[in-house]
Amino acid sequence: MNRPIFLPPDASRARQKEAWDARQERAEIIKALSWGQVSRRDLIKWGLFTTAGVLAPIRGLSPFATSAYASSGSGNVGSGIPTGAPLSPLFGVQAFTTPMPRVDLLPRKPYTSGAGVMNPIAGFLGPGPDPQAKSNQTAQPVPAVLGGGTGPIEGRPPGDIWAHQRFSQFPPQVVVEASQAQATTNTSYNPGVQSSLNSGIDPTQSLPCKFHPGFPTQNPNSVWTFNGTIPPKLVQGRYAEPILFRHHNQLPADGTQNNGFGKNTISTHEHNGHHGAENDGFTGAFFFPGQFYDYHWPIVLAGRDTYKQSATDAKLAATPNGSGGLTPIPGDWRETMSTHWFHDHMFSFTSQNVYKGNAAMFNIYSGLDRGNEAINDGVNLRLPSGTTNDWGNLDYDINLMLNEKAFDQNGQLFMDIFQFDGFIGDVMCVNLTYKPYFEVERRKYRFRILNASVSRFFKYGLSDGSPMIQIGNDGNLLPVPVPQAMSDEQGIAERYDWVIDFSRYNIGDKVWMVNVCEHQDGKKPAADLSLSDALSGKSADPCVGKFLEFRIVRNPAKPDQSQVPAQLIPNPDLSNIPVARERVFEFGSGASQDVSDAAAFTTGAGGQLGPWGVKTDGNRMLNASFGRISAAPGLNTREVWTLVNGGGGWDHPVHIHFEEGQILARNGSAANVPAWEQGRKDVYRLHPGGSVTLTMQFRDWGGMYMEHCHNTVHEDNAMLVRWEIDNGGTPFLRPLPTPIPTPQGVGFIPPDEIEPTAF
Ligand SMILES: [Cu+2]
Repeated sequence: MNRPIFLPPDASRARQKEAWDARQERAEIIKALSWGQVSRRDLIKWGLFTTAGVLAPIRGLSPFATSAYASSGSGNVGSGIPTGAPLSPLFGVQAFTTPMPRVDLLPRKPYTSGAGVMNPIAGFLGPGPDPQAKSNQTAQPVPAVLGGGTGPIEGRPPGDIWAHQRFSQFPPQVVVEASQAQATTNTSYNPGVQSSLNSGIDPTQSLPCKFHPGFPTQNPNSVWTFNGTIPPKLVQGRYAEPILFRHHNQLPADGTQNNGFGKNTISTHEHNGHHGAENDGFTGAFFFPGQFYDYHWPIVLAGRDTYKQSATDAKLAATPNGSGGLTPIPGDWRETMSTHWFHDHMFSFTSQNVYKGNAAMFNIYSGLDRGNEAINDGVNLRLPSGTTNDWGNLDYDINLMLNEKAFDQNGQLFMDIFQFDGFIGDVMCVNLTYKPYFEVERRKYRFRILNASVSRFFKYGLSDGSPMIQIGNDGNLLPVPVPQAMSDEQGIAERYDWVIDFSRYNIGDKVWMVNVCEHQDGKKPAADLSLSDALSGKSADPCVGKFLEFRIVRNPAKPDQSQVPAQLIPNPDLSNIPVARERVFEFGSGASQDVSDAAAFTTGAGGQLGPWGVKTDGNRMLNASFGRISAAPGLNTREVWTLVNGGGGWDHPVHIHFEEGQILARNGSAANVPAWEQGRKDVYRLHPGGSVTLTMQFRDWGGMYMEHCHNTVHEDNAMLVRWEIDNGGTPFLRPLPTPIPTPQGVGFIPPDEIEPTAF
């Protein structure tokens, strides 16, 4: 079925106008939702949406409704063709005409607990209060538009339950501070490498907030990123060096100042951090403009409390000591993680907020994956990185954030709504830059590729069909490297780490990264094209084809000392750990809502009516409520969870927070698990009709966590459950009370509901 969602570039003027007018109508719906003026319930009541979450098939709403101007446009002659979505304006910009900016390092400030007031970050924020275990409830005035009066300076829920677990055991050693802020010029860009390793970009020049130098500058409320700037940010951390991430909310207090989409309340999820739940960005623990939230990331190996190291284990469980050596750390070295990201998790508004810019990357370094390719100590895997610093060299270790955007006729960032199946854009970006080029040397590079889209999958390879070597999947290095000419369909929030060896090319050569995964809507990939078809330019999906140009510019100044060892990080041995419990989660549609959900108190959006939902252990298919507990595994247990796709032809990339899992079976068989999914993962793609069986443990920390579809439109439309780790007593209550944030302070209510099989 040929049902391209985007109009062809040569569509008639009349048809384009029709599509732009229709897009504007849809934008009014998103605006009303984001302003809290209407709920999805209202939209259904008014007949604009069906109960299945589909826009009514009338022109102006559904891009799939029949066009009045059916006869123009290539390949679409005939009646009954869809209105389509208009293509974003490109202002005459050609692909591969601007360098790809490397991600922008957030400053790390050494911090000694009790040493006094934190130092200000130059030119940015004044001195702030010291971090503390319990939420800082010092009062400050609340803007009238948020209800006035006074409220706490920190938005973290108060009291013991939301205090940082084991704060005195893991005192912060590094503070990283950022503000969620309106778009502005970047005057402090720090790629962490010299400009010759950043395609010649001069780091001292200011970078206006643009997705390409030829595109218009974004208005302050079109884009909300970390510090309001692009390129996207990177935090570097290492094991056993606890980071205090202070996130300020400096978004407009008036929620209608959002250029039509985005919510000014946020909750920051370090995906897939092994941290206490108070630092997990719980969807119902959001905070308000004018507040900050201190997230405590201790960065410990999973199993640090319970895993008994052998002598060999003790050698491999380590962190860089800063002077070429290693510091031993507790836990299981097989749990070592490398590539994370962090992003908003605001209830019902994650898709809008992440799309608007609330997404950044987090590289974690260890003795095994040190970010130094020269140190030869028998532990260091010596992956491509660099040699200058003891750890965390970025010279040849490149973060790539992939996502696609859409723009209005003025070139401002725009969020469309097609149906609650998902949203796809038409302007392919790498590190928030439209189809850039990147200069490389003739040597090996590591690429940490994040799919940070709302609903789009990517499947990519090099234009000459030559192999890339996959070394990581999600947070973890694989047991063994897997050479592939073409990636799997990388789902939303998945990270794939690759090594590409450019020494096989000549100076002056170019090779491109090519996306072959075609979408016709946000449901799932419509087709995986052949490389030649993707390169032919025939796809109606503008994001298919070349999206990143590698220019091979020189020989490396120093020899490439990096390796891709035959063995990376094996999986933990679980053979002696009993399975305490098995659970089944079915992800589907047609869910109901049977509690007066907690979110309705606070989001103003009237709660979360489907169409999506999750059925736990065969109970009922239910819409999300963060006041409901669906599962409560015991602390220090291991469980087996089976995730089932409830059908309907959607692909759901399901994310389970907290600990990494191992996939035991796809569709009931271990033989269906491909080599690149045989490490540990935190996102599990549920293909249409498919299931994934995985095992995970629940160690070291407690509190309330989540499990949800990471097609963030599905997530926002009720495909999310809360689960919590139950230690049977203090310091945690059983079950935990639900936080209800307001600008004047966070209150608590008992859980609305506990699924019968939860505990
Ligand atoms: Cu989904």
